[in-house]
This record gives sequence, structure tokens and C-alpha cells, in this order.
Amino acid sequence: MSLIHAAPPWWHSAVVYQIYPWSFQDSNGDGIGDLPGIISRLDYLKGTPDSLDIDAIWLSPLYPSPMHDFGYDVMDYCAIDSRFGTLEDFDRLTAEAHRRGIRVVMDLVLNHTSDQHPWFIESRSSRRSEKRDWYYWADGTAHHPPSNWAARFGGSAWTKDKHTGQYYLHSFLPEQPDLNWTNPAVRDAMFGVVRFWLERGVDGFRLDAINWLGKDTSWPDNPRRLAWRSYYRQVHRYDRDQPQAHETLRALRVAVKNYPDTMLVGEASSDTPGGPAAFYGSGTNELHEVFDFRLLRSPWQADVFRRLILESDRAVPGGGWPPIVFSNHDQSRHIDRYGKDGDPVRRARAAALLLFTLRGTPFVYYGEELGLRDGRLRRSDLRDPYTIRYWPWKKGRDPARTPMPWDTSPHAGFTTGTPWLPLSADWRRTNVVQGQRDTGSMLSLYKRLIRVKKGSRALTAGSYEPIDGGPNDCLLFHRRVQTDTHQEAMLVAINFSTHAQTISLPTSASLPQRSGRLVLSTDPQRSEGRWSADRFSLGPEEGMMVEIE
Ligand code: TEU
Ligand code: CA
Repeated sequence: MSLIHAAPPWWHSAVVYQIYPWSFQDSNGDGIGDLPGIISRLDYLKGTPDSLDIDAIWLSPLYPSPMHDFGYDVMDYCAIDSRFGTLEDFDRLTAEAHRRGIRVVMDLVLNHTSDQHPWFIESRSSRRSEKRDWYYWADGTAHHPPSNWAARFGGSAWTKDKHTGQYYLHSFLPEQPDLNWTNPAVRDAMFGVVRFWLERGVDGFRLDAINWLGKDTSWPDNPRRLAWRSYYRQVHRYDRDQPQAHETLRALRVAVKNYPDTMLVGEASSDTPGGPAAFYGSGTNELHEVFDFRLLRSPWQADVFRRLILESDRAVPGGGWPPIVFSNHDQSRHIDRYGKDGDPVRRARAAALLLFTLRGTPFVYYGEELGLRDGRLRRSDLRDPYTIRYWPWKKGRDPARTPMPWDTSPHAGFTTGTPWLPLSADWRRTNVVQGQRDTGSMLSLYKRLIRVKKGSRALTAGSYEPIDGGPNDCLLFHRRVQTDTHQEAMLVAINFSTHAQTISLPTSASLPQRSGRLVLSTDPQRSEGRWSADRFSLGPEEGMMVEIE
């Protein structure tokens, strides 16, 4: 059970909305989303009675970039790519967002820069360059790179630079050379970048690929194993999750100390002991939040969810706070992933219930609130090198990056030109205008869930408590909080199976009370009313929320 302490940080009760700048709203007809476009859509997110009512936006990278990795290859950390607008547009976005009570979270790519960044151009110019050791350079042997390390996006992690005859390290694309974080000059420069954006008023950072920040610089070979793709044909023992990453994050935490409301949320897709939670640090001296992708990668199965939720919830140390995320710009959308062998819409509705009732900060990926599906793209539509490399064997990332469908006008109101990626096929039925009109839509459900979450101390601050004694294919838990005067509890029941269930919970079940009031169901037909643990029913793939009395 959680006790409420004075003023928890803003992200404990916030809903974060991820905007992929390429795809949210185009304002000038070039088919690419931009900052003036985002500004023109802020009312959709907050500030009017019809708004979603989210609390923060996380913007995938806006920095000048040759866009080999669609902005995750940065050429200049203190500017805005001209495709998206200008620094003035960014300041206007921040001001307009803040005026509505929306915080702004920047994406920060610390592990690597673009090979077009002036630092790398200087570094590669000569072995004696003053910036040579800003990146990792090493000699190979005869025809072999310094180690067998594989790049995340395929091929070797080393590329030989003809000009100086040495290899440089890149954990992702060859156009993304890794920065040498053992060099204090790199740290100073990057922490200068952090201050630059904090001084401009941003409220936090989403830190990219943090578990790559340290390497074993004696370059030992990674142990081999069997797999199809080169990246998985080795155990990533020496190229990821090294102590240096933790040292860097501790220093970063100190560097933002003078900006007390700054949220640091990190992406660590690591499979090391301790999992991503290792990046909260000891005594939570590293990150405030660390993404845990175990649920995102899981099949839609109650027993798997039950185990993973408990594991990841309990792994978060005191002082840390879990982000909850099912979709982002790197994965097929969860309506498609979870929906494979059931009804995708019903499952996405049940997943939405989970997103807003688990302990943590919900992260909504643009379009998810509409029930937007992956785009069905042809080979010639693809833009992302990683998607192209493994197509058609892997679905890749472009299908989840299609433009936001706003209405039924040409190109769904996203652009007056030709969209950079085709719209998802369902845009005429699945768009914002339709979602606003229909009380049974996914959008209406997201709005209700956000409203209920914000009005409930149990849901924003309560502990996560599993309930046992229910059927194996149903997930049952409650959230509970103790205030000075009373206890509040909210129960959640989700039927993962495709058949209806009638449930009688045994008297031994760990429940605060055995009766309550049905607050919300993911089935638009079901009406609210009394609820009893002695006997209640759940339709196929239905989820419900009950206020325990
Ligand atoms: O992703 C890091 C990461 O772990 C990727 O391997 C991810 O799993 C991959 O995209 C497979 O789907 C971050 C960003 O989120 C991603 O968009 C970038 O391409 C990557 O870092 C490099 O900056
Ligand atoms: Ca544009």
C-alpha cells in the first residue's frame, strides 16, 4: 500500500503523448509534418472541452539531420531541422504548449551523432585531429575490424575510414558514429546541449538508447550464438550495458539538478541482469523513468502479462516511477501486434484500460488513441533503412510512422501535398473527426480513461496489487492508496480470452472489499452499476474498472 507524500513530481500523474514530427501535421504542403503544424493541433491535445487532455508531449528528434535514421542522426544539437521549422517556431511551440498546461519533452540522442556532425567531420579529418578521441577509432588487423561487434541495424559495428586507415565504431547505422563518453570534453559539450534546451524552457528529455553509452574499449569479441540476423548472432556482453553508461547518467542527473522539474526518461532495450531498471541507479541517482519494453514485446496472454507486470512494477526502486508504453515509433502498432489472433479493436480497448490503470506514466503514441492501424506499405513506399534492409521478412518501422488522420478531406487533413509516407488504409473510418463524433470510438474511450485516471488518487498514486483466485485467462488487480483519512481502491478486470466469463472470486482473494461500483467498461454497450466479487461477468476481451467501496 502506498502512502501519499507531499507533492510528487509532475510525471507521477501525467499522461505523455509522443509526437513523431514527420507525421503529425504538415503546414506548408511539402508532405512532411512540422512545428507550425504541431502548434495548429495543440487544442486537440489540451485546453478545450473536446481535447484529449494529455499533460506532456515528447517530440521525436527535431534537430538538423541528413535523416538516415529520421532524426536519430543529429548534425547540430542546438538547432531545428529546416524541414520542421526554426528555433523561433520551437519557442512558439513551447510557449503555446505551456499556455495550455502541456510540458515539452525533447528527444536526446547521446550515444551517437550523424557522420555529418562537425565534430565527426573534424574527428575523421586526421589521426592527429583535436577531436579524434571524441569518437572511437581503432586499428583492425589485416582485413578484420577491431572486434566482431555487430551493429543493431545489420552488418559490422565497425567501418573502415579510407582517409586515415582506421575503423570507427557505430552501434547503429554507419552514418551514426558512436561518441566516446570516456572523454570529458564530450560530456561537457553534451551537457552544454542539455542546458541549452533547459534554458529554452523544455521540461524533460527522453534519452535515446542509453544502455549503449559505455563500451569495453579493449574491444574484446562478443561471444557467439545461433540466430538469423547478424545482431542476434552474438551476446552483447562488451558493446552495451557497461559501467560507463551508469557513470554518465549519474553525471547527467547532477547536471540537471538546478532545473528541479526536469524529467529524465530513458530508453534501455537491454537484456542484462536487473533489466532496464538498472538505469534508475542506486538510490535513484540516474533516471526518473526507464522504459520497460517487456509488455510491449509480449504476446496478448493474461498469464504472461500477469507475470511481467508484477516483475516490472516491483523492479522499480523507491524514488523511481515506471513509464507504461505499448507503442512507439520503433514497433508495429500494438493494435496490430496484440490483435493478431483475436479482435484487434476489442483488444486495443482492453490494452487502453491497462495503459491508464497500471502504476506509472502512460505514454500514448500519436494515432494510438484513434485505433490507427499499421500502414500496409509497398517496397517502393519504404523510407527507413532498417525497414528496407529486412523487408519483407520483418514488418519494420515505417508501417507505424504513417501520417495522423485528422478528417476525411484529401490526405486526411495531414497535408495539401503528397504525404512522405502513405496514410494507413483505414483513415476514412479512423480519424479524429470520426472519433470525436462517436461515443463508442477508441478516442472517446481514451478521453474517458484519461479523465477517470486524473480524478482517482488510487490510479495516480496507488500501489499495484494483484488479485488471485480468478480464471487464468483473466487479469485482475487493484490499485490502492491510503490518505490521511481514508483508503481508496480501484479494481481492474480484463478478460484476455475470446469467450465470455462469469467469475466468482473466492473469499480468500486479496481484495480490499467485495463490492463496488462499475465505473467504466471497454464494451460500449455495458451500463454502469453495482459490482460484486461474488459474481460478475466479462464479455469476450472485455475490461472493466470498479471503484471499491
Ligand atoms: O532505438 C534503440 C533501439 O533499441 C532500437 O534497436 C530499436 O529496438 C529498433 O528501432 C528496432 O525496432 C532508438 C530509437 O528509438 C530508434 O528510433 C533509433 O533508430 C535508435 O535508437 C538509434 O538512435
Ligand atoms: Ca511541412
